[in-house]
Amino acid sequence: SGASHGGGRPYYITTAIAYPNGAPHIGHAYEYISADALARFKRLDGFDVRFLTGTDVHGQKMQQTAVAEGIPTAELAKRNSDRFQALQERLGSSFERFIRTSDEDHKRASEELWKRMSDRGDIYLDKYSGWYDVRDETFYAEADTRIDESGDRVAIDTGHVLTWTEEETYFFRLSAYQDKLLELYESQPEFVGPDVRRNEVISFVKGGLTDLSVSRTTFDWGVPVPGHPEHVMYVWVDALTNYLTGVGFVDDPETFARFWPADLHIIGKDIIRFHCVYWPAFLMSAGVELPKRVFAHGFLFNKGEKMSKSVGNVVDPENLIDEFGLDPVRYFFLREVSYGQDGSYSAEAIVSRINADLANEFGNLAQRTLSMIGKYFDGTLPAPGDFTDTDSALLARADSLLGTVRAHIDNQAIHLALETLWSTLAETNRYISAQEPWKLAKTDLDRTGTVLYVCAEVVRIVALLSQPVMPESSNKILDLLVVGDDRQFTAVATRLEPGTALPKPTPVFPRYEN
Ligand code: ME8
Repeated sequence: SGASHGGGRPYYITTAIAYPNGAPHIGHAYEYISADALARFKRLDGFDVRFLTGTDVHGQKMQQTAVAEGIPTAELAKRNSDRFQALQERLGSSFERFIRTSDEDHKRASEELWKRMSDRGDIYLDKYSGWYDVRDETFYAEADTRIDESGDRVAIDTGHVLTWTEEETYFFRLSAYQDKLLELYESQPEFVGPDVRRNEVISFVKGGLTDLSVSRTTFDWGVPVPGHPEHVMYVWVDALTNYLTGVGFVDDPETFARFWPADLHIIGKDIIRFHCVYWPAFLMSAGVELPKRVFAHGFLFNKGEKMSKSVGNVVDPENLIDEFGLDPVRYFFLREVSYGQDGSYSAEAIVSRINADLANEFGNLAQRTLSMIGKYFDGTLPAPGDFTDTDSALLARADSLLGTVRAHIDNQAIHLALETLWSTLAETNRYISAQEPWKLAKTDLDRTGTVLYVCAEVVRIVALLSQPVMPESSNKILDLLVVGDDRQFTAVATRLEPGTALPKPTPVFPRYEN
């Protein structure tokens, strides 16, 4: 089968680390499922993958939530981080580490990054006063605020109530990095994806950068600033550092050398500025290599509406899995939403994908093929005779799927990878309808065997390539075809062994009936 594509090379992929000040929602689940599919794809394609995810436990908002709940902040952070971790496990996420920014090694990593930025001369003490949004931990210029109906000063863009805050804080010399950042976006255009996001980032940076306030003295729930423990680091400084901690920045130089720089940071579109402006500037200052790519997925909406507690349309991802099953939910989100754009979900849309794509297109093809092999060949995989041009064209199309899917995945176009697989399934369903093996069986059993062999091959290849999205179901199909344990993508280039005794088939993708 030849050397695998990845050849054992390292591949480091991360998700954003969620704020655990509430329960995880569908947006979090979506990010985890998509990053997990990408991680699994790379593993099956022969890469040595590190997949990091976790929670971002610091910041004033966490401390306030804990006060409101009457529990210690550390307890809130642990309780809710456990819920995020449990969701990841329920989603089948294949992470190597679930980091919490309260982890001891993370404190050391954050201190190290801070010291390096400080040694570079990029950190200085000054006074800050301004309108502060506790929830987003952001200061606003007066021009970006207004007085609302109840007389509160609010941010124009979010409507969040602001408080006037004056404090002595450390600043990071972000303004010194404007040219270097623009050079980065120019020389490494793949640094920000999708492409439309890069233009937003470039125009933001071209608009001018002001220095960034990177410490707080008004609360203490954070990583203390080295040598100045009355300050805690601004939550984004320590949060972004998690990507370094996760591969041994201070504790494990060998692992760090192997996996850093990260190949891919997966994030949502609302935190692009932090990842594509602040993060590379911090790293440049600290003399650490930059990640290769940051990809921002879109936002999910419930039937086109923003999810919010007041609207009452916040769906617990666990309930969706209970109702529809894990693999169908994973498939739905990755197929339905163009990765990188916003998307919408509803029970009707999920049911329609389950019945049309999974039960009909994939499930029926597998079930018809396998049950005819059972009926006409006693459950023994028939040896194909000479292939017609139609047979050969379909097999060639199936063989080419790996290359096509790989190219889509390298652009994070997960939906296009799935579209490619499903259009080959559709073609194969047209093939089986046109060939009518159930009629052929009465007159030409050899030809029947060839047609079923071709169908079984397509099912095998699509099942191999669907593993990243539907690990359990794809492997059930591969079990029914008695495919060996090596289910890496190199196996695409092999063929099913005629004469293999197949088990009695059971449907893998049942229709959803209410
Ligand atoms: O931003 N649809 O945490 P977070 C899709 N702690 N994605 C969504 C979404 C939605 N409706 N809502 C949120 C934070 N997300 C920081 C990250 S990283 C060093 C620190 C995504 O819990 C969001 O875009 O608010 C982000 O990528 C992730 O969920 C966590 O969001």
